[in-house]
Amino acid sequence: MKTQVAIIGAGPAGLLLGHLLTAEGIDCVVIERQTGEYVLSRIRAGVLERGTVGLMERLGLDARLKAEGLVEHGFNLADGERLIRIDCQELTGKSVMVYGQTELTKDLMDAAPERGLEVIYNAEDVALHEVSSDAPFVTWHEGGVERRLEARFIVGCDGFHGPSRKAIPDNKRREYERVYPFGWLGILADVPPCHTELIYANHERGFALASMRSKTRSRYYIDVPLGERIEDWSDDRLWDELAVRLGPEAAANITRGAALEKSIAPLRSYVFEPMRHHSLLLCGDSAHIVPPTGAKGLNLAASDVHYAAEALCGFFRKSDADAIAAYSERALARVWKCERFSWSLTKLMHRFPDDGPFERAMQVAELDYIAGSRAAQTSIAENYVGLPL
Ligand code: FAS
Ligand code: PHB
Repeated sequence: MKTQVAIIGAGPAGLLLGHLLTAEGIDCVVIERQTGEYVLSRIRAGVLERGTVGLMERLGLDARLKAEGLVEHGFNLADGERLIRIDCQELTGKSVMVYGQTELTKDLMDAAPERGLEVIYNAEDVALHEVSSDAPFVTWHEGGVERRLEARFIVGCDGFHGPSRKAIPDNKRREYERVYPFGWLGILADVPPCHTELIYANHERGFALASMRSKTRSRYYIDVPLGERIEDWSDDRLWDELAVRLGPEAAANITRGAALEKSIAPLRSYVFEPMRHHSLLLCGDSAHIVPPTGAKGLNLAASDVHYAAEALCGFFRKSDADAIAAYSERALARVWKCERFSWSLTKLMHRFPDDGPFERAMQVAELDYIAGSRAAQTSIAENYVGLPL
């Protein structure tokens, strides 16, 4: 097989890029290791920046998002005593959209056949070849048969554990990482949310987040020490802990229900540079991870894809090799700003085991400053709604 762009991974990054290139008449094929059902079974992000919604609008794939998504004009920081509301709409003129990553991925997957975007599922042993040449190719096994796809570029959208990043030679790579001493235990349940907006809480017992997927489906998180076992957390124990950490006002509005999904996700900040090596570009979690506190994971994947699509269109349309050469720097500039925001919100809203009274006093003072400062609230709001692309 031959194509212009081989995309590895059919998560939000791979499918968004596939659609953007196909819409521009650039030939591409997406190669995914899992089944489509499996990809959709993963419960991940839930908050979409304006820029991510804008990409779906550009593709004409925003109908369900607009019909079922919830527009959130603001969100709240709780410090045990009060709710500090960050009025994003008033402070920045922009809002975010609550719409599950699962739903967004489903919209992209469902639209692929009719749009002529080829997605190959169940691809085993995917391997990248000749990425340092102008004629790279990908091989994989399908039903025991070896397949080969030749392309001008390969784009690694295969997440943190995929093969693409590993194809970049050791002497070309730089890595930055911070692993946090806690994970997020999340529960998804068909119960109405306890508040119309998200609440991030910093309680003496730890962090909590009240989020939602719709007016009848809620998503909650608490932080738990690394190594915590999901079996130790019955639904009731989790609801009890949420009621304490989210504070009396929210607790009074919590409707309990059986978990549809319950899982623990580790927290890390990670950046890989460069995001391009000759004919291999990286997008999304294959190049960077953010702690979910800033709701940036999915949205950063979307902004990478935006830059990658522009670069690839420039190359194939106008033979503009500079556009490709500029991709890594352009994408990383936004990645680092989002890493900073996600790290700073994680530091503000979580209790770190090594924190002493001074660190705690700093959290209290910062939350107090935010509560009383329009400038501080505006800074948080403009990062939360999404920095310009
Ligand atoms: P993805 O990981 O979504 O997709 C990569 C795709 O590549 C997958 O379909 C995978 O099967 C495929 N792949 C992997 N190896 C392959 C191979 N060898 N061959 C072919 N295909 C291969 N963000 C938030 O904002 N809020 C959250 O609450 C949140 N929760 C998260 C929970 C977890 C457990 C994780 C891991 C992430 C979470 N995130 C969250 C971040 C998340 O939203 C990611 O940023 C987002 O999924 C990134 O999208 P992709 O880059 O497309 O990677
Ligand atoms: C979610 O709804 O899953 C969610 C929302 C906001 C975050 C992280 C996760 O910061």
